[in-house]
Amino acid sequence: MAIERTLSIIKPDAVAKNVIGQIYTRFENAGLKIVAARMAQLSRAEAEGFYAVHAARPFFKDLVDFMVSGPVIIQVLEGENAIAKHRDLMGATDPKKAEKGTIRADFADSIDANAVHGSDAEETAKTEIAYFFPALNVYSR
Ligand code: RTP
Ligand code: MG
Repeated sequence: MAIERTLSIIKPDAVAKNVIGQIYTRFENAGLKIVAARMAQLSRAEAEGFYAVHAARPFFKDLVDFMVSGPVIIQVLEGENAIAKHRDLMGATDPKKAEKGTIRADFADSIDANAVHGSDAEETAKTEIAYFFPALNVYSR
């Protein structure tokens, strides 16, 4: 299976709940390596640019309001099948529908405040990683 990279964000609700370490432990236990990481308070322009694909959706303003409501932790995860593996760890977008034991089932409160973001395909992973990290700040190992 291919070694992939994916872009992961611990959203403001999970940072506020002080569960950064618990979420990182889940990544590590699943065999995903953190190869880049930083904390950031996103500007509206940064959040709008990141979620530009959803710009026409009715939930867009709420999504941006939420993403700028506090600091986030942004990381690149690397490993076998990293994109799908990370999405499995996250669980369904709506925490009420997320399987028990997933990050969203355990730490998220609502479809808006849903704890984590993960890239959904190879192309989006590439774009999203480049959006937040210059190539020289991703440390493959
Ligand atoms: P994400 O991009 O954040 O990893 O989440 P996702 O792939 O599971 O969901 P996506 O469809 O890409 O939606 C992005 C974020 O928008 C919010 N959302 N709200 N009210 C709604 O119907 C609705 N649908 C989506 C969620 O916070 C979702 O994470
Ligand atoms: Mg998405």
